[in-house]
Amino acid sequence: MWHKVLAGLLASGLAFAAEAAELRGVVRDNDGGVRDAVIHATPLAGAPALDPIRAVIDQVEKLYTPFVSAFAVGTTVNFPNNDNIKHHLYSVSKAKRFERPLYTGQKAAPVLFDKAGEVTLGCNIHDWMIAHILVLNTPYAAITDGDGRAVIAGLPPGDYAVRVWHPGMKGKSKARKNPRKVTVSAAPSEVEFKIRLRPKIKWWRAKPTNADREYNSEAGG
Ligand SMILES: [Cu+2]
Repeated sequence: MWHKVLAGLLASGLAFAAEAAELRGVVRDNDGGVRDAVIHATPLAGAPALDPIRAVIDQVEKLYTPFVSAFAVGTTVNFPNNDNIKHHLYSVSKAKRFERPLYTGQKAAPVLFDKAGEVTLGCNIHDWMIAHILVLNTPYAAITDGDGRAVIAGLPPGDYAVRVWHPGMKGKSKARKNPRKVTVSAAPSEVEFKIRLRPKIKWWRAKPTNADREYNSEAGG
């Protein structure tokens, strides 16, 4: 009897291994690996089910963190403020226009992202506070690290349209219209993208060196 149970466990273990595959990606520009790029994969066989999930974009030391987020339509995001001053979160992006005026702590109501597209966050008080969100029609996405590498885990085997996105990349619509077709199977698949970035000022702001001193009042500076 026990050998049957064991055989059953082994079989289910193997079945699980075959069900979840991995897609590894690397994004480079002329200078090397690109951080904060999103690699995302859409199954060619049809739209995947999107379970409602929750995410957090924090405000710490007068910066949004993470700088880039990617998640599926239907995701609800909390925007806690962990600074001891007020922030004034807003977006004027087409995919999600909203505002959470001057608040501290956990007081801001969560935001439901119900439409695919790009969203840029700003703060009305601190001009350098910027963050980018890519809202997707797929749950399969990952963000590159400092070496330009990302791993999308838990993919059902099959054929995917794989795309790259970065808040500052040139030729976004061309990249959207020309996905890479990748077959994902038990053996890890790899995909490599080469992109070109626009000047940093178009998608990033330096935090002023005096920011922590000058803005450290309840009034928000
Ligand atoms: Cu702020």
